[in-house]
Amino acid sequence: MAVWFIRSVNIGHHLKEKLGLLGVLNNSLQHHYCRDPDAISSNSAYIFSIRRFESTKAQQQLHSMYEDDDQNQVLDFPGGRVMLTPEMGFISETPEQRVKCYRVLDDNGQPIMSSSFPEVNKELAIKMYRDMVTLQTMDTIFYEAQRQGRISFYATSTGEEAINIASATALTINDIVVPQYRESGVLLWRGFTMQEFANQCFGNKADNGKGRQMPIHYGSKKLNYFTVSSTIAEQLPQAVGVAYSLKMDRKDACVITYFGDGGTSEGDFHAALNFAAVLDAPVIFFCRNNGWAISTPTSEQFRSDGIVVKGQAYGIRSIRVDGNDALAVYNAVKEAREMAISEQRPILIEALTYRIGHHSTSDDSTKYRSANEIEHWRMVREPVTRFRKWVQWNGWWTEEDESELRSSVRKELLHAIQVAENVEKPPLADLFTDVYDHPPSNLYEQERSLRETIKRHPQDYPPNVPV
Ligand SMILES: Cc1ncc(C[n+]2csc(CCOP(=O)(O)OP(=O)(O)O)c2C)c(N)n1
Ligand SMILES: [Mg+2]
Repeated sequence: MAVWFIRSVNIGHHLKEKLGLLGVLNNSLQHHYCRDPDAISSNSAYIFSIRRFESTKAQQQLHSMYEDDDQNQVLDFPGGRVMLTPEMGFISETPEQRVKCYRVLDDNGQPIMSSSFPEVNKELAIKMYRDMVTLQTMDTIFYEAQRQGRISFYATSTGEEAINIASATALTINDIVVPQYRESGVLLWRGFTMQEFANQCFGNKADNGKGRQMPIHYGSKKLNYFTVSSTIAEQLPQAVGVAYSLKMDRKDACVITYFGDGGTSEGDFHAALNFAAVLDAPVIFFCRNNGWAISTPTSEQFRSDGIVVKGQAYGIRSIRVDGNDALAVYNAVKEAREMAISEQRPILIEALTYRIGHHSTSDDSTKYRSANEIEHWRMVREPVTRFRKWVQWNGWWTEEDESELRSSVRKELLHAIQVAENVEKPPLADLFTDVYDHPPSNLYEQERSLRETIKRHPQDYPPNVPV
Protein backbone atom coordinates (compact mmCIF):
# COMPACT_ATOMS: atom_id res chain seq x y z
CA MET A 1 0.00 0.00 0.00
CA ALA A 2 1.69 3.22 -1.10
CA VAL A 3 0.62 5.58 1.65
CA TRP A 4 3.53 7.80 2.64
CA PHE A 5 3.52 9.43 6.03
CA ILE A 6 6.05 12.11 6.89
CA ARG A 7 8.34 10.44 9.40
CA SER A 8 8.70 12.28 12.65
CA VAL A 9 12.35 11.34 13.00
CA ASN A 10 14.54 12.62 10.24
CA ILE A 11 17.91 11.85 11.74
CA GLY A 12 20.32 10.38 9.18
CA HIS A 13 21.14 6.72 9.44
CA HIS A 14 24.88 7.27 9.71
CA LEU A 15 24.39 9.71 12.54
CA LYS A 16 22.21 7.24 14.42
CA GLU A 17 24.97 4.69 14.21
CA LYS A 18 27.38 7.09 15.82
CA LEU A 19 25.30 7.75 18.91
CA GLY A 20 27.32 7.55 22.11
CA LEU A 21 26.63 5.20 24.97
CA LEU A 22 24.58 7.71 26.94
CA GLY A 23 22.37 8.38 23.93
CA VAL A 24 21.77 4.71 23.27
CA LEU A 25 21.04 4.01 26.91
CA ASN A 26 18.70 6.95 27.11
CA ASN A 27 16.94 5.91 23.91
CA SER A 28 16.31 2.41 25.10
CA LEU A 29 15.08 3.66 28.46
CA GLN A 30 12.77 6.13 26.78
CA HIS A 31 11.48 3.37 24.57
CA HIS A 32 10.90 1.17 27.58
CA TYR A 33 9.31 4.03 29.48
CA CYS A 34 6.93 4.99 26.73
CA ARG A 35 5.86 1.64 25.38
CA ASP A 36 5.36 -0.29 28.59
CA PRO A 37 3.00 1.39 31.05
CA ASP A 38 3.84 -1.13 33.78
CA ALA A 39 7.44 -0.14 33.55
CA ILE A 40 6.53 3.40 34.51
CA SER A 41 5.71 2.53 38.07
CA SER A 42 8.37 -0.12 38.62
CA ASN A 43 11.24 1.76 37.01
CA SER A 44 10.23 5.36 37.39
CA ALA A 45 12.70 6.16 40.18
CA TYR A 46 15.54 4.69 38.17
CA ILE A 47 14.60 6.53 34.99
CA PHE A 48 14.13 9.75 36.88
CA SER A 49 17.58 9.52 38.42
CA ILE A 50 19.16 8.95 35.00
CA ARG A 51 17.31 11.95 33.62
CA ARG A 52 18.31 14.15 36.54
CA PHE A 53 21.89 13.11 36.06
CA GLU A 54 21.58 14.03 32.40
CA SER A 55 20.16 17.47 33.16
CA THR A 56 22.86 18.37 35.69
CA LYS A 57 25.32 17.51 32.97
CA ALA A 58 23.61 19.79 30.50
CA GLN A 59 26.00 22.69 30.88
CA GLN A 60 28.92 20.38 30.36
CA GLN A 61 27.25 18.79 27.36
CA LEU A 62 26.68 22.16 25.73
CA HIS A 63 30.40 22.65 25.52
CA SER A 64 31.27 19.17 24.43
CA MET A 65 31.74 18.66 20.75
CA TYR A 66 32.69 15.57 18.90
CA GLU A 67 34.17 15.05 15.53
CA ASP A 68 32.45 12.38 13.48
CA ASP A 69 34.02 10.49 10.59
CA ASP A 70 32.85 13.08 8.08
CA GLN A 71 34.68 15.82 10.00
CA ASN A 72 31.33 17.30 10.95
CA GLN A 73 31.05 18.61 14.45
CA VAL A 74 28.25 17.37 16.59
CA LEU A 75 26.70 19.04 19.61
CA ASP A 76 25.65 16.56 22.23
CA PHE A 77 22.52 18.21 23.52
CA PRO A 78 19.88 16.89 25.94
CA GLY A 79 17.21 15.41 23.71
CA GLY A 80 19.53 14.38 20.89
CA ARG A 81 22.72 15.19 19.03
CA VAL A 82 22.78 18.05 16.57
CA MET A 83 25.18 18.60 13.67
CA LEU A 84 27.12 21.83 13.86
CA THR A 85 27.90 23.98 10.86
CA PRO A 86 30.09 27.05 10.24
CA GLU A 87 27.54 28.29 7.68
CA MET A 88 24.87 30.61 8.96
CA GLY A 89 21.53 29.66 7.47
CA PHE A 90 17.98 30.27 8.57
CA ILE A 91 15.44 27.57 7.91
CA SER A 92 13.16 28.89 5.19
CA GLU A 93 9.61 29.78 6.22
CA THR A 94 8.34 28.01 3.14
CA PRO A 95 9.49 24.60 2.03
CA GLU A 96 10.79 24.25 -1.53
CA GLN A 97 7.85 22.03 -2.30
CA ARG A 98 4.48 21.91 -0.58
CA VAL A 99 3.65 18.55 0.96
CA LYS A 100 1.95 16.44 -1.68
CA CYS A 101 -1.62 15.31 -1.33
CA TYR A 102 -2.33 11.58 -1.54
CA ARG A 103 -5.18 10.50 -3.78
CA VAL A 104 -6.39 7.33 -5.49
CA LEU A 105 -9.26 8.56 -7.67
CA ASP A 106 -9.16 11.52 -10.02
CA ASP A 107 -11.93 14.14 -10.05
CA ASN A 108 -13.88 11.93 -12.41
CA GLY A 109 -13.83 8.89 -10.15
CA GLN A 110 -11.25 7.07 -12.26
CA PRO A 111 -8.41 5.28 -10.49
CA ILE A 112 -5.11 7.07 -11.05
CA MET A 113 -2.84 4.77 -13.03
CA SER A 114 0.04 4.56 -10.60
CA SER A 115 -2.02 4.46 -7.41
CA SER A 116 -2.07 1.35 -5.29
CA PHE A 117 -5.57 0.15 -4.66
CA PRO A 118 -7.26 -0.21 -1.30
CA GLU A 119 -9.15 -3.41 -0.78
CA VAL A 120 -12.71 -2.21 -0.91
CA ASN A 121 -14.98 -4.95 -2.16
CA LYS A 122 -18.43 -4.56 -3.64
CA GLU A 123 -20.32 -5.02 -0.39
CA LEU A 124 -18.22 -2.48 1.49
CA ALA A 125 -18.26 0.02 -1.37
CA ILE A 126 -22.04 -0.11 -1.63
CA LYS A 127 -22.49 0.32 2.11
CA MET A 128 -20.12 3.31 1.98
CA TYR A 129 -22.00 4.84 -0.91
CA ARG A 130 -25.40 4.26 0.70
CA ASP A 131 -24.26 5.98 3.89
CA MET A 132 -22.85 8.94 1.96
CA VAL A 133 -26.23 9.40 0.26
CA THR A 134 -28.03 8.97 3.59
CA LEU A 135 -25.86 11.65 5.17
CA GLN A 136 -26.51 13.97 2.23
CA THR A 137 -30.26 13.40 2.46
CA MET A 138 -30.27 13.79 6.23
CA ASP A 139 -28.50 17.14 5.86
CA THR A 140 -31.03 18.36 3.29
CA ILE A 141 -34.04 17.36 5.35
CA PHE A 142 -32.84 18.60 8.74
CA TYR A 143 -31.67 21.85 7.14
CA GLU A 144 -35.16 22.34 5.70
CA ALA A 145 -36.72 21.47 9.07
CA GLN A 146 -34.67 24.26 10.66
CA ARG A 147 -35.79 26.69 7.95
CA GLN A 148 -39.38 25.75 8.72
CA GLY A 149 -38.76 26.63 12.38
CA ARG A 150 -39.18 23.06 13.58
CA ILE A 151 -35.67 22.74 15.05
CA SER A 152 -33.50 25.55 16.37
CA PHE A 153 -30.19 24.94 14.60
CA TYR A 154 -28.37 22.70 12.14
CA ALA A 155 -24.99 22.33 10.41
CA THR A 156 -24.47 20.20 7.32
CA SER A 157 -21.47 18.10 6.28
CA THR A 158 -22.02 18.94 2.61
CA GLY A 159 -18.78 18.39 0.71
CA GLU A 160 -17.27 16.34 3.54
CA GLU A 161 -19.26 13.12 3.13
CA ALA A 162 -16.22 11.12 1.99
CA ILE A 163 -14.24 12.19 5.05
CA ASN A 164 -17.09 11.17 7.31
CA ILE A 165 -17.92 7.79 5.86
CA ALA A 166 -14.54 6.61 4.59
CA SER A 167 -12.71 7.42 7.82
CA ALA A 168 -15.41 5.62 9.81
CA THR A 169 -15.13 2.60 7.51
CA ALA A 170 -11.43 2.24 8.27
CA LEU A 171 -11.99 1.98 12.04
CA THR A 172 -13.50 -0.65 14.30
CA ILE A 173 -16.29 -0.03 16.79
CA ASN A 174 -13.78 -0.36 19.65
CA ASP A 175 -11.89 2.69 18.41
CA ILE A 176 -13.14 5.73 20.27
CA VAL A 177 -14.38 8.77 18.39
CA VAL A 178 -13.89 12.21 19.92
CA PRO A 179 -15.61 14.47 17.39
CA GLN A 180 -15.91 18.18 16.59
CA TYR A 181 -19.42 18.66 15.10
CA ARG A 182 -19.26 18.04 11.35
CA GLU A 183 -18.84 14.29 11.59
CA SER A 184 -22.40 12.96 11.96
CA GLY A 185 -21.60 10.46 9.20
CA VAL A 186 -19.18 8.64 11.49
CA LEU A 187 -22.00 8.07 13.95
CA LEU A 188 -24.31 7.06 11.11
CA TRP A 189 -21.78 4.47 9.95
CA ARG A 190 -21.60 3.08 13.49
CA GLY A 191 -25.34 2.45 13.57
CA PHE A 192 -26.95 5.55 15.12
CA THR A 193 -30.47 5.39 13.72
CA MET A 194 -32.34 8.13 11.90
CA GLN A 195 -34.77 8.16 14.80
CA GLU A 196 -31.89 8.80 17.21
CA PHE A 197 -30.59 11.66 15.05
CA ALA A 198 -34.08 13.14 14.89
CA ASN A 199 -34.68 12.75 18.63
CA GLN A 200 -31.50 14.68 19.38
CA CYS A 201 -32.26 17.47 16.93
CA PHE A 202 -35.76 17.85 18.35
CA GLY A 203 -34.45 17.65 21.93
CA ASN A 204 -37.21 15.29 23.00
CA LYS A 205 -37.52 12.85 25.88
CA ALA A 206 -35.85 10.04 23.90
CA ASP A 207 -32.68 12.08 23.25
CA ASN A 208 -29.59 10.66 25.01
CA GLY A 209 -28.76 14.16 26.23
CA LYS A 210 -32.32 14.76 27.55
CA GLY A 211 -32.74 17.81 25.32
CA ARG A 212 -30.08 19.81 27.12
CA GLN A 213 -27.86 20.41 24.10
CA MET A 214 -28.24 22.27 20.83
CA PRO A 215 -29.13 20.15 17.78
CA ILE A 216 -26.24 18.16 16.20
CA HIS A 217 -24.51 17.68 19.57
CA TYR A 218 -24.88 13.94 19.28
CA GLY A 219 -23.23 11.36 21.50
CA SER A 220 -23.52 7.64 22.08
CA LYS A 221 -21.84 5.66 24.82
CA LYS A 222 -22.91 2.43 23.15
CA LEU A 223 -21.19 3.42 19.89
CA ASN A 224 -18.01 4.80 21.53
CA TYR A 225 -18.76 8.29 20.28
CA PHE A 226 -18.09 11.12 22.72
CA THR A 227 -20.76 13.80 22.92
CA VAL A 228 -20.04 16.82 20.74
CA SER A 229 -19.19 20.00 22.60
CA SER A 230 -19.28 23.35 20.83
CA THR A 231 -16.10 24.76 22.30
CA ILE A 232 -13.62 24.56 19.45
CA ALA A 233 -10.62 22.23 19.96
CA GLU A 234 -11.40 21.36 23.57
CA GLN A 235 -11.86 17.75 22.46
CA LEU A 236 -8.23 17.44 21.37
CA PRO A 237 -6.44 17.25 24.75
CA GLN A 238 -9.33 15.07 25.98
CA ALA A 239 -8.73 12.68 23.09
CA VAL A 240 -5.09 12.34 24.08
CA GLY A 241 -6.14 11.46 27.62
CA VAL A 242 -8.56 8.83 26.31
CA ALA A 243 -5.83 7.41 24.06
CA TYR A 244 -3.42 7.26 26.96
CA SER A 245 -5.97 5.29 28.97
CA LEU A 246 -6.27 2.80 26.09
CA LYS A 247 -2.50 2.49 26.18
CA MET A 248 -2.47 1.86 29.95
CA ASP A 249 -5.16 -0.80 29.55
CA ARG A 250 -3.27 -2.35 26.60
CA LYS A 251 -6.36 -2.17 24.43
CA ASP A 252 -6.26 -3.19 20.79
CA ALA A 253 -7.86 0.11 19.82
CA CYS A 254 -7.06 3.75 19.18
CA VAL A 255 -8.78 7.11 19.41
CA ILE A 256 -9.68 9.24 16.43
CA THR A 257 -10.38 12.89 17.02
CA TYR A 258 -11.72 15.22 14.34
CA PHE A 259 -11.28 18.97 14.07
CA GLY A 260 -11.39 21.74 11.51
CA ASP A 261 -8.68 24.04 10.20
CA GLY A 262 -10.10 26.65 12.60
CA GLY A 263 -9.47 24.33 15.52
CA THR A 264 -5.74 24.46 14.84
CA SER A 265 -5.71 28.14 15.79
CA GLU A 266 -6.58 27.20 19.36
CA GLY A 267 -3.93 26.55 21.99
CA ASP A 268 -5.60 23.22 22.79
CA PHE A 269 -4.53 21.89 19.38
CA HIS A 270 -0.86 22.52 20.12
CA ALA A 271 -1.04 21.22 23.68
CA ALA A 272 -2.76 18.07 22.45
CA LEU A 273 -0.20 17.34 19.74
CA ASN A 274 2.68 17.83 22.10
CA PHE A 275 1.17 15.68 24.83
CA ALA A 276 0.32 12.93 22.35
CA ALA A 277 3.86 12.96 20.99
CA VAL A 278 5.67 12.76 24.32
CA LEU A 279 3.21 10.23 25.77
CA ASP A 280 3.23 8.08 22.63
CA ALA A 281 -0.56 8.08 22.74
CA PRO A 282 -2.39 5.97 20.13
CA VAL A 283 -4.51 8.76 18.71
CA ILE A 284 -5.29 9.79 15.14
CA PHE A 285 -5.65 13.56 14.77
CA PHE A 286 -7.94 13.99 11.77
CA CYS A 287 -8.02 17.57 10.51
CA ARG A 288 -10.77 18.49 8.07
CA ASN A 289 -9.14 21.42 6.33
CA ASN A 290 -12.19 22.78 4.55
CA GLY A 291 -10.80 26.23 3.80
CA TRP A 292 -12.97 28.20 6.20
CA ALA A 293 -13.62 28.72 9.91
CA ILE A 294 -17.04 30.37 9.60
CA SER A 295 -15.99 33.53 7.67
CA THR A 296 -12.25 33.32 8.34
CA PRO A 297 -10.29 31.83 5.42
CA THR A 298 -7.26 29.64 6.11
CA SER A 299 -5.02 32.43 4.77
CA GLU A 300 -5.92 34.39 7.91
CA GLN A 301 -5.35 31.39 10.20
CA PHE A 302 -1.82 30.31 9.33
CA ARG A 303 1.15 30.95 7.04
CA SER A 304 2.48 27.37 7.19
CA ASP A 305 2.01 24.75 4.50
CA GLY A 306 -1.36 23.84 5.98
CA ILE A 307 -1.66 21.59 9.01
CA VAL A 308 0.36 18.56 7.95
CA VAL A 309 3.73 20.20 8.65
CA LYS A 310 2.66 21.01 12.19
CA GLY A 311 2.51 17.29 12.92
CA GLN A 312 6.14 16.90 12.01
CA ALA A 313 7.04 19.96 14.09
CA TYR A 314 5.68 18.14 17.13
CA GLY A 315 7.32 14.85 16.23
CA ILE A 316 4.18 13.21 14.86
CA ARG A 317 4.05 11.11 11.70
CA SER A 318 1.70 12.87 9.30
CA ILE A 319 0.04 12.69 5.90
CA ARG A 320 -1.91 15.02 3.61
CA VAL A 321 -4.79 13.37 1.82
CA ASP A 322 -7.48 14.37 -0.65
CA GLY A 323 -10.51 14.53 1.62
CA ASN A 324 -12.90 14.29 -1.31
CA ASP A 325 -11.49 10.95 -2.43
CA ALA A 326 -13.17 8.29 -0.31
CA LEU A 327 -10.66 5.59 -1.25
CA ALA A 328 -7.67 7.75 -0.31
CA VAL A 329 -9.25 8.68 3.04
CA TYR A 330 -10.08 5.05 3.73
CA ASN A 331 -6.56 3.92 2.88
CA ALA A 332 -4.85 6.59 4.96
CA VAL A 333 -6.99 6.07 8.07
CA LYS A 334 -6.61 2.29 7.87
CA GLU A 335 -2.85 2.63 7.72
CA ALA A 336 -2.83 5.30 10.43
CA ARG A 337 -4.89 3.08 12.72
CA GLU A 338 -2.53 0.17 12.20
CA MET A 339 0.51 2.32 13.06
CA ALA A 340 -1.17 4.05 15.99
CA ILE A 341 -1.98 0.73 17.65
CA SER A 342 0.95 -1.49 16.72
CA GLU A 343 3.60 1.18 17.26
CA GLN A 344 1.72 3.03 20.03
CA ARG A 345 2.11 6.48 18.53
CA PRO A 346 0.00 9.42 17.42
CA ILE A 347 -0.63 10.10 13.72
CA LEU A 348 -1.88 13.28 12.07
CA ILE A 349 -3.98 13.34 8.90
CA GLU A 350 -4.75 16.58 7.09
CA ALA A 351 -7.64 16.05 4.69
CA LEU A 352 -8.07 18.76 2.06
CA THR A 353 -11.73 19.42 1.41
CA TYR A 354 -14.23 22.25 1.12
CA ARG A 355 -17.22 23.29 3.21
CA ILE A 356 -19.80 23.55 0.45
CA GLY A 357 -22.65 24.55 2.75
CA HIS A 358 -22.93 27.57 5.01
CA HIS A 359 -21.14 27.21 8.32
CA SER A 360 -24.49 26.52 9.97
CA THR A 361 -28.06 27.76 9.83
CA SER A 362 -26.82 30.90 11.62
CA ASP A 363 -24.57 31.83 8.68
CA ASP A 364 -24.85 33.20 5.14
CA SER A 365 -21.56 32.37 3.43
CA THR A 366 -22.36 34.31 0.25
CA LYS A 367 -21.49 37.43 2.31
CA TYR A 368 -17.81 36.50 2.47
CA ARG A 369 -16.95 34.10 -0.37
CA SER A 370 -17.63 33.99 -4.07
CA ALA A 371 -20.39 31.95 -5.63
CA ASN A 372 -17.84 30.72 -8.21
CA GLU A 373 -15.67 29.19 -5.52
CA ILE A 374 -18.58 27.27 -4.02
CA GLU A 375 -19.80 26.22 -7.45
CA HIS A 376 -16.39 24.89 -8.43
CA TRP A 377 -16.26 22.56 -5.44
CA ARG A 378 -19.90 21.56 -5.85
CA MET A 379 -19.57 20.71 -9.52
CA VAL A 380 -15.98 19.59 -10.08
CA ARG A 381 -14.77 18.21 -6.79
CA GLU A 382 -17.92 16.85 -5.17
CA PRO A 383 -17.00 13.67 -3.22
CA VAL A 384 -20.25 11.69 -3.39
CA THR A 385 -20.52 11.92 -7.18
CA ARG A 386 -16.85 11.03 -7.50
CA PHE A 387 -17.27 7.88 -5.43
CA ARG A 388 -20.49 6.98 -7.23
CA LYS A 389 -18.65 7.14 -10.57
CA TRP A 390 -16.08 4.67 -9.24
CA VAL A 391 -18.78 2.33 -7.93
CA GLN A 392 -20.60 2.52 -11.26
CA TRP A 393 -17.33 2.04 -13.16
CA ASN A 394 -17.06 -1.27 -11.29
CA GLY A 395 -20.55 -2.23 -12.43
CA TRP A 396 -21.89 -2.27 -8.84
CA TRP A 397 -24.53 0.46 -9.08
CA THR A 398 -27.35 1.42 -11.47
CA GLU A 399 -29.70 4.36 -12.01
CA GLU A 400 -32.54 2.30 -10.52
CA ASP A 401 -30.49 1.59 -7.38
CA GLU A 402 -29.89 5.31 -7.11
CA SER A 403 -33.48 6.48 -7.30
CA GLU A 404 -34.70 3.65 -5.08
CA LEU A 405 -32.12 4.56 -2.40
CA ARG A 406 -32.79 8.29 -2.47
CA SER A 407 -36.55 7.94 -2.21
CA SER A 408 -36.46 5.30 0.56
CA VAL A 409 -33.99 7.29 2.68
CA ARG A 410 -36.08 10.41 2.25
CA LYS A 411 -39.25 8.58 3.34
CA GLU A 412 -37.55 7.06 6.35
CA LEU A 413 -36.19 10.44 7.45
CA LEU A 414 -39.48 12.27 7.06
CA HIS A 415 -41.11 9.59 9.17
CA ALA A 416 -38.38 9.87 11.86
CA ILE A 417 -38.85 13.63 12.01
CA GLN A 418 -42.59 13.32 12.38
CA VAL A 419 -42.20 10.83 15.21
CA ALA A 420 -39.52 12.90 16.97
CA GLU A 421 -41.62 16.03 16.77
CA ASN A 422 -44.48 14.34 18.55
CA VAL A 423 -42.49 12.81 21.38
CA GLU A 424 -42.87 14.72 24.64
CA LYS A 425 -40.07 17.05 25.74
CA PRO A 426 -38.04 16.14 28.83
CA PRO A 427 -39.46 17.58 32.06
CA LEU A 428 -38.14 20.86 33.38
CA ALA A 429 -36.61 19.11 36.40
CA ASP A 430 -34.12 17.35 34.08
CA LEU A 431 -32.34 20.67 33.58
CA PHE A 432 -30.96 20.38 37.09
CA THR A 433 -30.01 16.71 37.31
CA ASP A 434 -27.12 14.42 36.32
CA VAL A 435 -24.26 16.70 37.38
CA TYR A 436 -24.25 16.53 41.17
CA ASP A 437 -25.23 13.67 43.49
CA HIS A 438 -26.39 16.34 45.90
CA PRO A 439 -27.08 19.57 44.00
CA PRO A 440 -25.77 22.71 45.73
CA SER A 441 -28.22 25.21 47.19
CA ASN A 442 -27.79 27.75 44.37
CA LEU A 443 -29.16 25.18 41.87
CA TYR A 444 -32.23 24.60 44.05
CA GLU A 445 -32.66 28.35 44.17
CA GLN A 446 -32.41 28.65 40.36
CA GLU A 447 -34.98 25.91 39.86
CA ARG A 448 -37.40 27.58 42.26
CA SER A 449 -36.91 30.93 40.54
CA LEU A 450 -37.47 29.41 37.09
CA ARG A 451 -40.72 27.76 38.16
CA GLU A 452 -42.00 31.03 39.61
CA THR A 453 -41.15 32.91 36.42
CA ILE A 454 -42.98 30.33 34.29
CA LYS A 455 -46.04 30.68 36.54
CA ARG A 456 -45.97 34.44 36.07
CA HIS A 457 -45.38 34.35 32.27
CA PRO A 458 -46.79 31.05 31.01
CA GLN A 459 -47.32 32.44 27.50
CA ASP A 460 -43.50 32.83 27.06
CA TYR A 461 -42.74 29.16 27.71
CA PRO A 462 -43.30 26.21 25.38
CA PRO A 463 -46.46 24.37 26.37
CA ASN A 464 -44.98 20.97 25.48
CA VAL A 465 -42.35 20.98 28.25
CA PRO A 466 -43.76 19.32 31.37
CA VAL A 467 -43.17 21.66 34.31
C1 LIG B 1 -13.38 28.34 21.65
C2 LIG B 1 -14.38 28.76 20.62
N1 LIG B 1 -14.17 29.87 19.90
C3 LIG B 1 -15.06 30.23 18.96
C4 LIG B 1 -16.19 29.49 18.73
C5 LIG B 1 -17.17 29.90 17.64
N2 LIG B 1 -17.03 28.98 16.51
C6 LIG B 1 -17.89 27.95 16.32
S1 LIG B 1 -17.50 27.05 14.98
C7 LIG B 1 -16.18 28.04 14.61
C8 LIG B 1 -15.34 27.80 13.39
C9 LIG B 1 -14.61 26.51 13.43
O1 LIG B 1 -14.01 26.28 12.18
P1 LIG B 1 -13.32 24.92 11.83
O2 LIG B 1 -12.61 24.41 13.03
O3 LIG B 1 -12.51 25.14 10.62
O4 LIG B 1 -14.52 23.92 11.55
P2 LIG B 1 -15.58 23.93 10.36
O5 LIG B 1 -16.78 24.68 10.88
O6 LIG B 1 -14.97 24.59 9.18
O7 LIG B 1 -15.94 22.51 10.11
C10 LIG B 1 -16.06 29.07 15.54
C11 LIG B 1 -15.04 30.12 15.49
C12 LIG B 1 -16.37 28.34 19.52
N3 LIG B 1 -17.43 27.53 19.34
N4 LIG B 1 -15.45 27.97 20.44
MG1 LIG C 1 -12.96 24.80 8.63
